[in-house]
Amino acid sequence: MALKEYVFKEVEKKWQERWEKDQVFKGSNAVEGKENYYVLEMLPYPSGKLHVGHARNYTIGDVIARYKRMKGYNVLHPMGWDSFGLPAENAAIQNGAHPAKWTKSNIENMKRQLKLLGFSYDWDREIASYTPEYYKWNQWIFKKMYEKGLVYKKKSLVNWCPDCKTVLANEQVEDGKCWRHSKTAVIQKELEQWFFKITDYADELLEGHEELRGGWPEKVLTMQKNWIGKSFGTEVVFQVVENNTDLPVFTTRVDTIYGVTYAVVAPEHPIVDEILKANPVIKSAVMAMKNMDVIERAAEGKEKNGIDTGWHVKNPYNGVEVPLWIGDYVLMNYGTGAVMAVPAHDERDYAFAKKYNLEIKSVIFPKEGEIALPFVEDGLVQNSAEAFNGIPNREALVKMAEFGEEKGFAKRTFKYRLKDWGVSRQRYWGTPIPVLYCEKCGEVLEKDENLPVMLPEDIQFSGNGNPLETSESFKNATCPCCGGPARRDTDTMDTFVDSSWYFLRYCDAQNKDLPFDKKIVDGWTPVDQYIGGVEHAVMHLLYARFFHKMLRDLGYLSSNEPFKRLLTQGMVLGPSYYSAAENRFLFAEEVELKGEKAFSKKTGEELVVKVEKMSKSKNNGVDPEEMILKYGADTTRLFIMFAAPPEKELEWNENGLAGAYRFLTRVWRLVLENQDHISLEKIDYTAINKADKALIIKLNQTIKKVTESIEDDYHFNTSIAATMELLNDVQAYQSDSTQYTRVLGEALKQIVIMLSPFVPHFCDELWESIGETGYVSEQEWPVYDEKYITTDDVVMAIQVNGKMRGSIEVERETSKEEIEKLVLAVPNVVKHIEGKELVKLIVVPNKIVNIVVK
Ligand code: ANZ
Ligand code: ZN
Ligand code: ZN
Repeated sequence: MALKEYVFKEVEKKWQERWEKDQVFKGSNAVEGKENYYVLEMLPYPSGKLHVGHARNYTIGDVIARYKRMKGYNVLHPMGWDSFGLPAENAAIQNGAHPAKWTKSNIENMKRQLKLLGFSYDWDREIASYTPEYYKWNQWIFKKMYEKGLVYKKKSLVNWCPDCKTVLANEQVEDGKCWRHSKTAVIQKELEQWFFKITDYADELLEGHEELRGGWPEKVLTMQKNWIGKSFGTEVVFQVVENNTDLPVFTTRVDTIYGVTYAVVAPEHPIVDEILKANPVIKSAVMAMKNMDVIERAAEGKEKNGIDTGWHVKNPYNGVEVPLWIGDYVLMNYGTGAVMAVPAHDERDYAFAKKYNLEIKSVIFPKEGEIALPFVEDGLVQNSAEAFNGIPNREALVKMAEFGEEKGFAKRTFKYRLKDWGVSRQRYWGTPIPVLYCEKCGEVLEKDENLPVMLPEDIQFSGNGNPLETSESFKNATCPCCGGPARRDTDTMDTFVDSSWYFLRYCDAQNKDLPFDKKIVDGWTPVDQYIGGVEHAVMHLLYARFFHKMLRDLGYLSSNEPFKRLLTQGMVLGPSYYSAAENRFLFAEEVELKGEKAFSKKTGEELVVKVEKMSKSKNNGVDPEEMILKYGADTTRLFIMFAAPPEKELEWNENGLAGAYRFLTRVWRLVLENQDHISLEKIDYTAINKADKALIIKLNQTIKKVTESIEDDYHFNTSIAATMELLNDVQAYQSDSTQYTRVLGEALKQIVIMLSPFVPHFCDELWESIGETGYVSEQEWPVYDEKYITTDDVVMAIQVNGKMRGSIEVERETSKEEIEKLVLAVPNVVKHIEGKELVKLIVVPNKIVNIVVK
């Protein structure tokens, strides 16, 4: 009878339907006798189509989820949609489709694609942040934060397009111009904005790293540390000579205080208004400076610009009066927005002083040799006050700070680079802020029973201004305090708010009374394994950590950190083909490959081939759905997991997919060829022979290797390779013992189990065909038997007169006499001792046999 063929399409469809019907992956929040395990992949934005990075991310998560289930855990493995944000609104502006409709159809398609890949999600816990059921809780949390003083409003700068009359996101500013108006310069406008007080948690976010160390990649912790940027320094109060006010500056180098030759303030500094009253001629220069993009302004290597105010400040340490400047490199939202400049010892100040011909005074000198300016290293203090001259500058730094503190014009302090989190967005497609303004009552929060504050439908998406401003029904509301007329806040929340707590909602996704139940969340969090891209190292991961700690402090959960372990997956790379003649990247279909070289099919031109990150601009992406259609979901999953360990870059190539497919067909054939004459009965270990034992040992070694590679940072590629090796041994296995069919059955069964996290449909099909019942995913993960981990056989080398003449394989503990007999029968040995006199025969047990002849 011909073997059934491996038709992946049928197999995958069949098992996906069965899993769904039997609700195999529906989880419960607690199972008696089982430990909870929460594995989570980062919340995707529903752009409409899965890309290869998604496929990799979710395959890693799915393999972990399936493995942990088989290891006996009660697993939570959910999925949802980060479905607010700019692209949906842009689509609405461009083609009139309502953002909700666009979003919904994108989600449907991506969900269909996820199901094609056979991921074991508990879909009952699905969330989508654009639904009122979800964003209601954003508003509820906002209220709780507001009541605790963790939300506030302040004026802050935004990118503003005068033509669109709207605020632009940073990514909508291209070379300082509006993305929709390539001739319109974007200006900086001050607007009242909502902020979350993440800086209250700056220290804890830093210290929390100790709890995460080991579970998180060190590079992510470093990136967060730099982002938070705690820096110790001294605040020194200078006196403004012209109006006799205080000007505090923040410096990390108070040891250079006697080298100050001027001071600089940011153009937004409040003192600038005073200066402009006295000195209006510099007004236009100041305005121009203010309108520069803040990010660009501070960029390293950018030329620094300044404006001389004509005013002066007095250094409290020596009473010296120095000129006061306005500089574009001084940022208002760092330190005090004012700096003391020491050109002799700071690169930036040096360049500035040279450019504007300002005085340079050295106060720190190298211990040996000549000074070269700017001198930024450590050395000895000179040209300062008597008490400090001659001292190493690091010691002087402490002494000078203490001196200033005694005199009352300085204090030691520290600053964070971290800013409070600006959450206001002047757009439609986000969570409305639950605040109203009443003439009588002022700023008031919407009542709980009126949540969610729904996004209105009567909206015009013209691209001008904030769409919410066009809805009268939204703007004109009732004051929750006095019942009189009130105006609603028309800002919506940054979509990072949505992804800052979604992992908590999954635990209790259907809760109608609360965002989540404390006990349930405590049973699941912290998430045991979080998986996603390193591009989220800072913002998302820091905001989520902030939310978690804040919600803990408000009493809604107990753990300190949201994610115990973090795996940042490597990028997916593919070959790009650049045509110099056409000055563009060709698509794979347009390329003819000849060995290592690539040519344009149309013109025959040889192309430049590079392996690089898959991206739209390089035309080198692959569509996972195409791969699924061509090779099947299981093959695609297997290739992804086999080609590289998860944290490393993965080079996509179709040969690899074809190889994975060939491997699966080999497994398929081996199992089906044997399905009728294998036995699933337990092996009688007293009746096994040498060949049986060899395979049993190989099987146990493989179980050990596969399991340990998974436990060791999820090195699935090693696990798969070990299983492949085992398959070779099974294929070669022959035995005439009574246990043959049982040993073969056992080996095939364990191969199916160990491959199942990677290729689940395939394995369920084979599981069924060998006569097993239930689903492989419900089986226990195999445990190796220590008794069958090492072979008892040893290989002994044979030397005749010092030359290697062969080897024999014997069981450990074989007697010397027995070995002597065996050795003297080895043909190659016989050849070399025949007709000679045997002088010596020494057996070194388990190692070597030495023969000396004459
Ligand atoms: C004088 C000085 C002398 C400085 C010297 C450095 C070297 P970090 O370490 O990043 O905290 N600074 C302070 N506030 C600033 C602002 N709002 N915009 C731009 N620069 C600002 O850097 C602190 C140092 O950056 C401060 O120490 C100050 O320059 C500058 F040889 O003061 B320093
Ligand atoms: Zn514009
Ligand atoms: Zn009122």
